Order: sequence, then C-alpha cells, then structure tokens
Amino acid sequence: MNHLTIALSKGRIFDETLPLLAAADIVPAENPESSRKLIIETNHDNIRLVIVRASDVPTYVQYGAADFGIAGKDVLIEHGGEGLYQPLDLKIAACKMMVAVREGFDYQAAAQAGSRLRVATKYPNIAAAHFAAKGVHVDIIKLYGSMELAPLVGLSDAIVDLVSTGSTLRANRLQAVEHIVDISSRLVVNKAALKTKHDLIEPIIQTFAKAIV
Ligand code: PRT
Ligand code: MG
Repeated sequence: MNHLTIALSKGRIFDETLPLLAAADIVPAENPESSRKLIIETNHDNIRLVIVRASDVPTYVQYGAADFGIAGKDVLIEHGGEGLYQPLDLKIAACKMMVAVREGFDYQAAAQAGSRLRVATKYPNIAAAHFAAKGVHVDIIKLYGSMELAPLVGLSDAIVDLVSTGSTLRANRLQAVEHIVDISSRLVVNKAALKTKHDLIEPIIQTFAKAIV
C-alpha cells in the first residue's frame, strides 16, 4: 500500500486546512497546537501529517520528505517553487504583501527612481524584485520576524511584510504605502509523487478543488 505524508504548519494554515482535510475524510489523531509531536497520525493507517515551519513546507515537499503540503504564496515566491507542482490556490490564509513606513514618513519622496532606501523584510527576494521594477535602489535588511519594529527604531526606512486586518500596523503607528501582491495559500505537490502515487493524490486534489470557498 502507498503511504502519504502531508506537510503542514501550525497556526492559521492548519486551522483553515482542517475543513479541507475533513472533506477528503482525513482526520488528524491529535491537535498539533497542543501536542508536541511533529508526526501526527490520522484516521488512515497510510496517511500522516508532518508539522513544520510555514517557510519549510516547500523544502519538505521539494525533496519528497512530504508528498504534498500547503504553503503561502509568500513562502512559495521566496522559495522559487523548484520541484513543486502547484495545482490549486486554496484561497485560505489570505492577506496582502505590502510596503509600510512610519506614519508621516514621506515615502513618495524617499522612493523615487534613483534614490536609495533601507528595507527590512523576511522576504528579500520579493522585496528586491519589487524595488528593482520601480528603479529604486534598496539595501535589504533580512529579518526573521517583528518587521514592524524596524522603522520605529531606525533600522530601516520601510518594511515589506504581510498585512491582513491592518491592526499590527496601526498598533505600531505604521502605514501601508504600496501593495505588492495578493497572498493566499496553495497546495504544493512533489512532482515525482504525483506520478508514483497518482491514485492516492489525485482524488484529494479533486476533493480540495470542490471544497474551496
Ligand atoms: O511563525 P513562523 O515564523 O513559524 O512562520 P510564519 O509567521 O510564516 O507562520 P504563520 O503561521 O504566522 O503564517 C503562515 C502563512 O499565513 C504565511 O506564510 C502567509 O501566507 C499567511 N498569512 C496570512 C499571514 C498573515 N495572514 C499575517 N497577517 N502570515 C503572517 N501574518 C502576520 C504579518 O507578518 C504581520 O506580522 O500578521 C501580522 C499582520 O496581521 P494584521 O492582521 O495585524 O494585519
Ligand atoms: Mg508567525
């Protein structure tokens, strides 16, 4: 019997993936939020979940350590998508990739073609491509979290980060000044597994496709 390993991250993606898994009759045996286990069994002997960092999902799937997974478009653009088949936009964990600055900061003046801007971000590839297209020179400062702090303490002029409700920006007196790309999460499948485990994977893709709201 073929086995299936599904890579998921905890938090918002997991919460929004549960109904999709349920539609495909896949029910985790434990809640990863409360369990410390990184391998979670399901109601099927041959299907298991592996719980990884959101930004590591493409890597597990690319190398075939997981047959498929769910990852944000932000993570996929930054990863490059090598070795991954991306059949479905699941429309979950939706948000926007934005440029934000301190309230009152004159972004239009600072970001003219030819000028130089310091940009803090977890997404150096996305940020570099965005500003290159505008002809703005940037010094990218790579951070791993709490990007919103950077302009407040003078680490950067601007940040490139995800915004959903906008409350984090407001709480830190920042404002969004440019929209880069709409983000949602996608199903990513290992290209080899799609062939060798087609009978197992294809019905799940079909079920997910029907369950997208
Ligand atoms: O936490 P960890 O470092 O392990 O990884 P992660 O932060 O990438 O994981 P997680 O679970 O927080 O996010 C997983 C995916 O959810 C991301 O890759 C996105 O595709 C998607 N997503 C959707 C978001 C958001 N919305 C979001 N709002 N990811 C992060 N945020 C953060 C944002 O970075 C900012 O700090 O939430 C804050 C802004 O939210 P608002 O509501 O205040 O605007
Ligand atoms: Mg997080």
